[in-house]
Amino acid sequence: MRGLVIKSTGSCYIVRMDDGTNVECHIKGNFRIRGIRSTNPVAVGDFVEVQTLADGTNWIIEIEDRKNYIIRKSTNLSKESHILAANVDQVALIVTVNHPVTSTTFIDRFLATCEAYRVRAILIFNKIDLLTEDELAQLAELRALYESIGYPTLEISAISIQPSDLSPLFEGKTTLLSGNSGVGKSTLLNALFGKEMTRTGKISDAHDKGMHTTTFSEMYFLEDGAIIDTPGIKGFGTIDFQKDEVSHYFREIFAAGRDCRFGNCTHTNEPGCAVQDKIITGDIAISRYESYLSILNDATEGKYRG
Ligand SMILES: Nc1nc2c(ncn2[C@@H]2O[C@H](COP(=O)(O)OP(=O)(O)OP(=O)(O)O)[C@@H](O)[C@H]2O)c(=O)[nH]1
Ligand SMILES: [Mg+2]
Ligand SMILES: [Zn+2]
Repeated sequence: MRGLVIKSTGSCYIVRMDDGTNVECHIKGNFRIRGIRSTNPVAVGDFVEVQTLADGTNWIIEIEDRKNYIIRKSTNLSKESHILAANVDQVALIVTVNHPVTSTTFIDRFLATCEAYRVRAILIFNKIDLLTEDELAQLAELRALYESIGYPTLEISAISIQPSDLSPLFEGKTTLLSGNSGVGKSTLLNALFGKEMTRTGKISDAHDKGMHTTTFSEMYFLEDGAIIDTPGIKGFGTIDFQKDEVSHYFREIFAAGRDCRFGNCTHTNEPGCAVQDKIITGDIAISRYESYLSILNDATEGKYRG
């Protein structure tokens, strides 16, 4: 029978079957999807075929083709990749200007991956109640930057938000919540449901970082739509990017690049580079360009080839 993977614990999967029941399923050790080397061959959001054996155990025997998925490498050097979720309509990247600090490199690497896999991304800036004047100014700048590139942004305080404030954003869609540990993904989820669906954690006093409270990805159903809460992630290693396609995943760099003198301009040291010009005039943000270079360097050195 067919079902939808709604929770993944590493050793087993909870699958919501088409008849509405939830069953615990296993996969064979050698189960692999062709062409993707990942630590988790099956991800939350996958539609699967389940077989029940005579001893009552349930086995995932097939995965339906994915509409899309979000995949990352845990560190820049790791070979194994991890699929955050499959078949999502949008990604809500939860970020915080402080407590903890989300880096622009992290944001841009994540957004580049969303571009590569053609998933709509929105940026939700959380914990605005904790920000100083300076940090609020920084927040405004970041929002203006990402809005100008074409990403919808939002600023909230998940500890005081009402479900009705958020639901229009999530209605009728399957949304992946992602971001660093401690940014408030689970708090946002609970706020959206108006009750405690999952545990939230403290921020460590010493480092102002999250404590990796959520350890498994899980899908929660709204009346119309679904939210996938995921464990917080540190780095965002991008995968499978060819050097000459990295600029495709930075919208404003790609657009400016049409005016470069050379068609194959990498926007690093070529003459007549329109991207360089726009950095000088301030039309392209240096933070974005640095993120672009960081992925370009990885691609050049082949670090992410699997
Ligand atoms: N002041 C304030 N605290 C918040 C806000 N949102 C979340 N927090 C707090 O931040 C801490 C971490 O929140 P979580 O929701 O557990 O963070 P998470 O992103 O799910 O973290 P992981 O599961 O570790 O990835 C908790 O103590 C929350 O109460 C907010 O808007 N304002
Ligand atoms: Mg959490
Ligand atoms: Zn150029």
